[in-house]
Amino acid sequence: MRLLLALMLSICIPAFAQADKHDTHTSHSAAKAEAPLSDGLVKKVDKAAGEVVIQHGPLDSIGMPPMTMAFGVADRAWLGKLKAGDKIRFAAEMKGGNAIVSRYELAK
Ligand SMILES: [Cu+2]
Repeated sequence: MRLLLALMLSICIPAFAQADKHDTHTSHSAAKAEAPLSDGLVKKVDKAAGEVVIQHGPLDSIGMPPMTMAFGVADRAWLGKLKAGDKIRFAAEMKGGNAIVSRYELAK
């Protein structure tokens, strides 16, 4: 199994890198320049309000100490993916006076 996985990875990664370079080079570079990811725990998802309540650690990017608060999201589709209890790593930014999640990934 381990050998098979290594084989699959060696095939998939170059293909992915190639596609990435062609299709999303500009946005990918921009994302890299964003704030580092901070730890967060999803407490509640409010699809109607377009918000997700996150218990978060310090957010240096927007000068915030640890707290639990509501964030908007850069992509509303994320509200359908996140659920209470999810541990995430995310970047926050201020947009129109509101703090939003600009990107995130599920934490292990
Ligand atoms: Cu906060």
